[in-house]
Amino acid sequence: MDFAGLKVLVVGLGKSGLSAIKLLVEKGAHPHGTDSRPLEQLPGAGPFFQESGVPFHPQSAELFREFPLIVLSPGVPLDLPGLDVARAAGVKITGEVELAATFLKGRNIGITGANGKTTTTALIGHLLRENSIACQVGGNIGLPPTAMIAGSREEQWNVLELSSFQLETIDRFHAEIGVCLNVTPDHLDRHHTFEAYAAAKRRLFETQRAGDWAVLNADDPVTAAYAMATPAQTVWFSLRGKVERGLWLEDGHVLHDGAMLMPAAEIPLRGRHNIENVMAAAGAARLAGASPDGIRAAVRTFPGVEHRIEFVRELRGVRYYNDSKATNVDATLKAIDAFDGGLWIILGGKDKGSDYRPLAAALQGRCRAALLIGAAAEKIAGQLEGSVPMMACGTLEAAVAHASERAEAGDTVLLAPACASFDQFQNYEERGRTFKTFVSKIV
Ligand code: UMA
Repeated sequence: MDFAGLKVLVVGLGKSGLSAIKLLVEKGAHPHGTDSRPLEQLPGAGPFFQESGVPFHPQSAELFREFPLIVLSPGVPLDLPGLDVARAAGVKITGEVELAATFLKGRNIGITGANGKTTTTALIGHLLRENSIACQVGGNIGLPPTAMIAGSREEQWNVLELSSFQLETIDRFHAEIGVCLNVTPDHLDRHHTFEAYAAAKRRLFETQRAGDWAVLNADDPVTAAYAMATPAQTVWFSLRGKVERGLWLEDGHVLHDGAMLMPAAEIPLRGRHNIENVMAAAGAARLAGASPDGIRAAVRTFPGVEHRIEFVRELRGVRYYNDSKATNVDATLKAIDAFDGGLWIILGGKDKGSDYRPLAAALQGRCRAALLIGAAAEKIAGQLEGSVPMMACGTLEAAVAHASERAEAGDTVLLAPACASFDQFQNYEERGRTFKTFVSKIV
């Protein structure tokens, strides 16, 4: 597509939107920006619009019909009022990842899944770097794909964490190696149905080509079914046992096509789900050229990722863990599974239409108390009633105080809220950092 002189509307002026606008300016297009919030409320956008001369418009359905091309930020839903009318009138609507695809050099490793994406993405980056394979890491993990273009090289891998929001609009973007960890209900407020959510993630595999690779979880039926939707060849991974081609866990060892890769005990991350993440990352790294010995050595030195079952502090025998990234029920179940008992778990935040009842069985017998915070507290209390002791704490600060006053040596205080953070925080990172600050202040 020739962008020179093209009028383009970029919707959503967070990281992705601003990066898309900068790219479009560089390519000679005439981008305009719009956001549902006024310019004064957009961090960083005000000065940018003033200095660059790029026009800003308040968001409206009418505006969408005035541009031949619209680029959506990941956080902007495809069913935003007015987009359907614009589409019917011939306006092309695409997303930021798709825009980036036109200009990104090098080959792509795309990682998706409901949970574990960030850890697996960071781990693949670590495995490649430690094996002297050139790469850059970005996507949903923090760096918008359009901001990765400048650093992209033909001989280098782009390792991209890709959310359902980002995959929904891809078409030309394709991953030479696509990885899916699991698909369990999340973001139902945006996608409305589980099927639509799973279909958005499936785009990563539908856009692959013959000669590409799909690294898929054989134990997860939705993920496994993506093998039928892709022209790529499949490498499987499984915690349950042998797969036709790929990685599996057997007698405490991770095997790759039957050969020993590493003992699971050498993996420096808590929880069985992290064995899956390691298998997926190892499968992708092997396809990208890393050796089995090199992978094993690099897994052992992986420092983990902030806000993912992150050890914060031990005080008087009580250990504090930050899993602020557990923004859905499945992630929280995985975090609970990583601990044997004595848990003081902090749950709550912004509800995403989730069903919290599966937490009841997981917490029974392992949990001293569930400390409830944020807007979802009442719903969680209703759904877990009778299964675990609960305390309505309201805020994170009160929950940390409550737990620290009562926890005994050997107990664990775990922030794994099963909810989004947006009712009380800017994002899950701010929530995690706030938790760590409160924990560091306990005397
Ligand atoms: N906005 C509108 N109209 C709308 C909705 C939003 O104008 O209908 C505006 C908001 O007012 C805001 C802007 O859009 O100003 C925000 O855009 P955005 O939500 O796309 O945020 P970015 O800063 O561009 O960050 C996005 C991803 N955010 C989301 O998917 C919600 C970041 O993932 C990602 O790191 C970044 O691009 C770089 O790729 C965050 C996330 O929460 C971490 N992801 C979800 C998750 O992991 O569960 C999918």
